[in-house]
Amino acid sequence: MARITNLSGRVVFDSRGDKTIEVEVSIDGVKGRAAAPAGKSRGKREVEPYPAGGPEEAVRVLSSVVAPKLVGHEYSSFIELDKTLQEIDGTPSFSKIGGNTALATSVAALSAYAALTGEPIYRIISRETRQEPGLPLPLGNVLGGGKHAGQGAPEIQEYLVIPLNPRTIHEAVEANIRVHRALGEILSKRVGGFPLGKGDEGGYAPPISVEAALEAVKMAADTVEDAMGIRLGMGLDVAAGSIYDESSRRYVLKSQGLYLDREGFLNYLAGLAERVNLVYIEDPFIEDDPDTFAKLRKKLPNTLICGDDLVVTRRELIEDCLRRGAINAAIIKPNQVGSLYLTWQAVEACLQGGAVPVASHRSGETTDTYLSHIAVGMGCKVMKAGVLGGERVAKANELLRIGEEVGASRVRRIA
Ligand code: 2PG
Ligand code: MG
Repeated sequence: MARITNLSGRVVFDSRGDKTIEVEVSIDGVKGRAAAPAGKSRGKREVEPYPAGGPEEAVRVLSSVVAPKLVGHEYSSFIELDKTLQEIDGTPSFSKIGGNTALATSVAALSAYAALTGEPIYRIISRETRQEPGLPLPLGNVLGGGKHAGQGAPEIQEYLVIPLNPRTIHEAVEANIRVHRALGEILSKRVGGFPLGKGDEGGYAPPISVEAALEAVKMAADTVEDAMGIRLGMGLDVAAGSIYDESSRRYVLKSQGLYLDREGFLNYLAGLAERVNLVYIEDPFIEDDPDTFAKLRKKLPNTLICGDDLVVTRRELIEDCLRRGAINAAIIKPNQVGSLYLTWQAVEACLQGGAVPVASHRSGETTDTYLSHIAVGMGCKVMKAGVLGGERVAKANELLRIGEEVGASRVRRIA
């Protein structure tokens, strides 16, 4: 028997200094705890993170609505608990209790259950999902722009690196950190007066153009490839919704003097991808334009075209985009759907459709490490969790710890 014996919540702060909810659940007296992250470049179809009134109201709703229903509840699996949380909420967008409230409750309960049974979280997840535990390739941004950075930083949101053939998870994590360090040295030489400021996710946020940023990251990655004898790929999260001007229907990159319609932007991105060999492009176009995603997919058959705002971790949207040939990868952000069960549904849709699931942090993060367990236990081939910053490193370090149990060389591959 494993019964929920206590449930409570509090407001804490995330890496950006914004308020978020943290939940504690006890199962048979053993405690688990989890907090929720927050996005800044959000998709329109994400669930509501909080009830009207924000995190404080979410804590009140947790104790007045959720706790009375869950204390005494028998815990059997995250899938069962998440279905119960959806029933308690009763709305399609978690607007009554908040997706962040539901997710933090679900993960706190799973952590308590893990502590009670002495099993790690990833292993409990992998048993329910029937996925062999394995380590994701870490994808991280070393340079940030757009909504995650200040004025003058390049408009495209994330400039990413990913080790493609690491021998161990240590080597993979270290490679990304070394690119970040090498990039700092390059930028401090090239960009006069830039004091190496960083964006929300710990990537440098220099006042340079999109192409200068890409070029600097490429240089840094090349240095590390040579030094470590490892192949590194580069990627972009365009977060296209942030650079799209609705009234003129143009994608605007002021730093490049570009105002492009969708065809123009498609050709521009394809050109960039060929020039610097991008292995990954996330949200290249706005979320209601899957047809242009599909055109880019055709032009760049060897690049992962990944949907984030486009599919918001929803099974039905991923399936629809796979049918249209719009994507071959999808971002998996548990708090976009507010439930581990729905998160698994989205991952499963990717795996069944031959697409790469990319477990992902949010720009506002906590030091929690459950994302790493989700990635390992649900079969995500890639985990995007930044490179530096305590809240990002915490997740990479957790992969190292899990590696001690599943084998440090069991790193999944995308190519
Ligand atoms: C993204 C994320 C995380 P945010 O767009 O992929 O990098 O940003 O959490 O702000 O949505
Ligand atoms: Mg994104």
